[in-house]
Amino acid sequence: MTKRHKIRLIKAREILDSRGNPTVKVYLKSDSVESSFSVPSGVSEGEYEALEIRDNGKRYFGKGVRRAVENINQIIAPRFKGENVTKQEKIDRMLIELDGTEQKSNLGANAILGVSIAVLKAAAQVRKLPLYNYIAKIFYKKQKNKILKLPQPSFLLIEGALHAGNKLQVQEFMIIPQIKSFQEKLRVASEIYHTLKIVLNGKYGSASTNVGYEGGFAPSLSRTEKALDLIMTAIKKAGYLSKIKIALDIAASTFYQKNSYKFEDKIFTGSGLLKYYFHLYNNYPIISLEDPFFEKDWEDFQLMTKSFKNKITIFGDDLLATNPKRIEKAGKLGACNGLLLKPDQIGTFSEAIDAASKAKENKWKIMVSHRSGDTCDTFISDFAVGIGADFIKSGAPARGERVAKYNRLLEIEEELSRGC
Ligand code: 2PG
Ligand code: MG
Repeated sequence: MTKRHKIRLIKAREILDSRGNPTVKVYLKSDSVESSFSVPSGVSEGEYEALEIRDNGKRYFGKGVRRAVENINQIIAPRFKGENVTKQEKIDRMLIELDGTEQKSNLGANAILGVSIAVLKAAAQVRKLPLYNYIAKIFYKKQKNKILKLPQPSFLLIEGALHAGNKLQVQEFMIIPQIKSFQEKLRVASEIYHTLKIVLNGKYGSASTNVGYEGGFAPSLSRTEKALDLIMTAIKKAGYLSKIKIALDIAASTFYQKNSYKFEDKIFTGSGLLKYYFHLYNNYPIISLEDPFFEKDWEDFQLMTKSFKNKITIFGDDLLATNPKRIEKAGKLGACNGLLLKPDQIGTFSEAIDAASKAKENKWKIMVSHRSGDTCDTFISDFAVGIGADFIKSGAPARGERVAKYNRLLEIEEELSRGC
């Protein structure tokens, strides 16, 4: 091993994420390169996700991450000094073993992921490859056909549920432009976003264009179809009616109660809710629904996947928690046909690409995702390209931490078109 591959220093620090909550940033130095990674964090977290460690003390109302930072600086850093950054699998295995728990509750998934991705970024530099290319090299060792392609972006327009202060129960209303280049998709999404602002302003006044956690508008509405109608109005007004598809993150775990779903003042059974989803599908150009049921409701997920017969993608987020074991189970049961992939839900790079491989074995679609508490880090853009993901969601085409990812994809598109 040449000396420049060796880890010389790992150091973590507590920083703030886009919601103003503490999160972990990891800095890494080898003899020749430096890297860093800031860990994202969600508010609608599933029960099966790897666990981020918080201090639970007085500071930051219990949300401080000093313990996770100490775990990196005092336990992980000395142990990993001298390790080769290009041995990603070995490093991730060592991190998993050092933690020793199923959900990474010992060192914390926030500590572990921070180190895992900082190592990955350093190795890409050592190899003198763009990050997406280095990721593809690792990923396609396991997969046969290497494809370097831009994911289809799913842009957020309206937010509800835990992400906003309104009464909408669906968490995310997104649009997916059906246009060739990424650059044009971004332009069209931005034009529709700004047109929607005008539509909302005109109907409900300027307070209706305040935004939620991920930059989507958070108007004071309560009905899903009202929000969809407003989006359709904006799409039409902007002149893109034939070019836009809709994606929703239902995040149904938030309105599940006692074997039923309390949704828009009615109590639904699982099959009742399924009928409602068919109604939406028949009336709007919907191509994907994420978490349409509670994360333990395997039966209704199965029924829905069977009933929709691949007409749309049913993404499992809380259901799968980016966990290869849960993906395998869902594949066997036919419980969904898409993986929502959040590397922080599982905690290491190697496990995240294992999740992606399992999804591809199931012949599912993959959507790489940000978190509601995010930073300006752009790792997920490179990651989505590197694993050939079908989609990416990074919030609205507005707010710094959201557009950072889209702007990185602009760069990657240009590099790929030059054949880099
Ligand atoms: C989701 C995510 C991202 P959170 O549910 O898909 O939009 O939200 O990060 O709050 O879990
Ligand atoms: Mg979700």
